[in-house]
Amino acid sequence: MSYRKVAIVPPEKFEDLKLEGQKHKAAGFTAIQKSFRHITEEMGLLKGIKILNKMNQKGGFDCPGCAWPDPDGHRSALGEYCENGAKAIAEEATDKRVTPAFFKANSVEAISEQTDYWIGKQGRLTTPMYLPKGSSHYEPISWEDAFTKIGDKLKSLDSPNEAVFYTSGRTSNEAAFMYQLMVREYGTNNMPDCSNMCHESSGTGLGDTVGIGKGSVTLNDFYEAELVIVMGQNPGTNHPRMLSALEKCKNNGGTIVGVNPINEAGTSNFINPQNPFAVLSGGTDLEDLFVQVKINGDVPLLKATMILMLEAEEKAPNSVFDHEFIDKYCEHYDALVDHLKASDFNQAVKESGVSEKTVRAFAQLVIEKKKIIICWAMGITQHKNGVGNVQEIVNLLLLKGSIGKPGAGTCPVRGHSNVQGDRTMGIFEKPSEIFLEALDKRFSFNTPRLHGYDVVESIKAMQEDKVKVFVGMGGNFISATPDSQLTGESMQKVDLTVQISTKLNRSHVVTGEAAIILPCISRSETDKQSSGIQFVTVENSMGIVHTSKGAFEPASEDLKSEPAIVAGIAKATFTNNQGKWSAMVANYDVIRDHIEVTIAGFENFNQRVRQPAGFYLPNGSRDRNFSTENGLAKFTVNPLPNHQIPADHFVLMTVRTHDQYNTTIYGMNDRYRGIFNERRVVLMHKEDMHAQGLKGGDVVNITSHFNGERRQANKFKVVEYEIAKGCIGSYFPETNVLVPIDSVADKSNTPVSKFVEVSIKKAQS
Ligand SMILES: Nc1nc2c(c(=O)[nH]1)N[C@H]1C(S)=C(S)[C@@H](COP(=O)(O)OP(=O)(O)OC[C@H]3O[C@@H](n4cnc5c(=O)[nH]c(N)nc54)[C@H](O)[C@@H]3O)O[C@H]1N2
Ligand SMILES: Nc1nc2c(c(=O)[nH]1)N[C@H]1C(S)=C(S)[C@@H](COP(=O)(O)OP(=O)(O)OC[C@H]3O[C@@H](n4cnc5c(=O)[nH]c(N)nc54)[C@H](O)[C@@H]3O)O[C@H]1N2
Ligand SMILES: [Mo]
Repeated sequence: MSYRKVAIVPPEKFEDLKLEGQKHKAAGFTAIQKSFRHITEEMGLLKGIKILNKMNQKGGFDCPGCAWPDPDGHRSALGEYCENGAKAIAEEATDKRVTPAFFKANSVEAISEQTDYWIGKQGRLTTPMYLPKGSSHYEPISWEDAFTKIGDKLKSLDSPNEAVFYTSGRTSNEAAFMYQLMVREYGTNNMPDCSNMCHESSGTGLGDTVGIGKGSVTLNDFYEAELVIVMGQNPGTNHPRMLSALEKCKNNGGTIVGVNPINEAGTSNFINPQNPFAVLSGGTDLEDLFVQVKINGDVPLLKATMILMLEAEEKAPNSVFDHEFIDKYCEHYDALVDHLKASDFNQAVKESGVSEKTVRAFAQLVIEKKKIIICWAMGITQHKNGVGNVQEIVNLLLLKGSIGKPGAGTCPVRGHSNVQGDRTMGIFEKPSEIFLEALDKRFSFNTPRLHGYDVVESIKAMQEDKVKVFVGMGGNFISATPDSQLTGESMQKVDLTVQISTKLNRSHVVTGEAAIILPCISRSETDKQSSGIQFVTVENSMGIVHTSKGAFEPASEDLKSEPAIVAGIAKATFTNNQGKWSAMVANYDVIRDHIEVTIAGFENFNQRVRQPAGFYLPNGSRDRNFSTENGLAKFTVNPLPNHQIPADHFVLMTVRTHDQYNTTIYGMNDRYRGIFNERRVVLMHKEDMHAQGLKGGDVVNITSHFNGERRQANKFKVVEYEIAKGCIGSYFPETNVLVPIDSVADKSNTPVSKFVEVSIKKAQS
């Protein structure tokens, strides 16, 4: 078989690196300035201001950036957006267009040789395109012909399990519900999603211990918390509006601790750009303590902390642990205590990479405070023991009775703006029996019971020639997944790949034999159907469901909404009951009525979601109503990770810069880290550089090592950085080629993107 010659990984070429040193303040005036620059470049200032005014306001549209919630009550007149939300919207509402003429002028091979930055900057997709088998260029296709091609192909497969349906987390609840319905009516649960690579370890770890895979806190809890621990998260860049909540916590007397291999600017100091006084005065020093763990030093840190807590509790019973809570709501307390007693404090401290003094200072805070929130993101979940990390966090909070009371709780900070909602809607390869039964009853068919492929399993199935059709509802599967070269080659084995997208990305050029692009309208755009203008709904990181209504002209007349696209594919695939799909598209209230009947917590959905700020979904752990089999929250015993890394190897974490949204590269700078105009960098501690004979600016090649296999990424510039020793950092997606497909988290199967064993070699220049 001969595949199209395309570049699967971005080109190994340099821009022009400039360094300004690590920053210790986030946001402020520069943030406002930068957001306006992105807006003006993409769409002009006037349109930009109009758009920002609608974002995250009641009755407006939901920011397509992160999933951080909006305040329940008052919303700032300056707009509830942040610099990076402004960039997200600039990227989506850009005036630039990818037209048929663009595809005529550029072969898929030529596009693939560009950087992800260049590809994204070409603008919005405007019309359906078709890449026939053997062809080098996309050509325009009508919607009808595109749907027919997809339907015919789906109908021709030997088994529905030969098709895979991916979802990224921007998809609305309505589109997600229809999509999963179509996929299950077709007959498969092959529904991998971005969550598999993201917070799956949180869902698994929380589900097993407190009975629900979602966080327990609300925004108000932040204002009351005595201690907020931000672990493995970079909120200044990835959830900037969270800094306002931390600031409020701080102003109310709360204490904030960062746990991270690098001291990220956002957690150390925050200049609230919406508060002119703060901009002038230099802002709020948020962080009271910074705990510089080694990469994956979190379980050891938490264990050492719990050993100290236990010691203090034994000295002064009932002063540290909340026994009333533990006795009434928890089980396996004794097992945890026995384990802590048998654990070696010194070994735990050593493996955390933190000095004993700092571990003790951290433990002292936890011992003293009664209302504790722990927030976390990818630094916790994307590890072999990602689920164990989450469960250690739960252990600590349960000991303190810090779940299900005001000012305390679990806070996995979600990524994509509707990733949590998509899962609630049934985007999951392992759906529950209750949900499937509800679908069967409502729609009178038999949903498949066999569990489907997640992301990693999908890639392996493609590699083994088991997949004939791949459909992507948003996202950029090629650049977001691990082991880029292998993933790309596996995707090329698929007969037909279909991408439902707003913007051009690498997944449109690294395709199956034949490929189709179906362009859709975005969040900020008006969605007009036969019954009138529609709104959609989303669920944020704290379980609030609310509306999102676009207000701007779609980027092209030839776009369809995601629900309309799903209905188009469904009608071309199924012969019976076509009316069901048309009715849902005509009026999204009909979709919401189906959701109300099939998913718990959506009673009177259409009515309640029209309340200005939406409504909270039920959350047992918030009310100490733990929905585990026996109703009790569980303490768990999690071993220390066992790392054996040769002395001359490093542990690499692959992180985001300040100028990207996952695989969408907004710009070439990582402002808070002081790195400008270059993405191919590797952050290293000066002693490690010295030991390797490296100096700043040297060019190195990186080799990853896993089970005797090697993977290679070349040409990165060394940047001296205050990162924990033995650890290095570089950017996603350029380094995804180094992440081995078999390096996954136990239980959640999440690719281990934050712990890649590598060696570094100076390149011949
Ligand atoms: N502007 C913007 N916003 C975004 C995104 C974006 O790309 N751009 N992406 C969205 C998505 S999908 C997600 S999931 C979130 C991601 O939000 P984050 O999880 O904040 O994103 P990462 O850049 O992966 O950063 C991980 C952080 O964990 C730290 N870390 C790495 N390894 C470890 C470890 O072993 N222990 C500890 N304690 N810390 C560690 C890193 O230094 C870094 O600060 O953001 C969402 N919001
Ligand atoms: N090495 C490494 N790999 C990682 C990570 C990491 O930290 N390190 N993080 C992982 C995480 S947390 C995540 S969530 C995944 C992200 O994986 P994905 O969600 O697959 O990737 P994105 O880059 O967010 O997808 C961007 C594309 O989505 C499309 N899009 C944007 N908005 C819309 C919309 O409204 N509708 C539709 N239909 N399409 C739209 C655009 O075409 C855009 O190019 O990556 C994972 N991969
Ligand atoms: Mo994510």
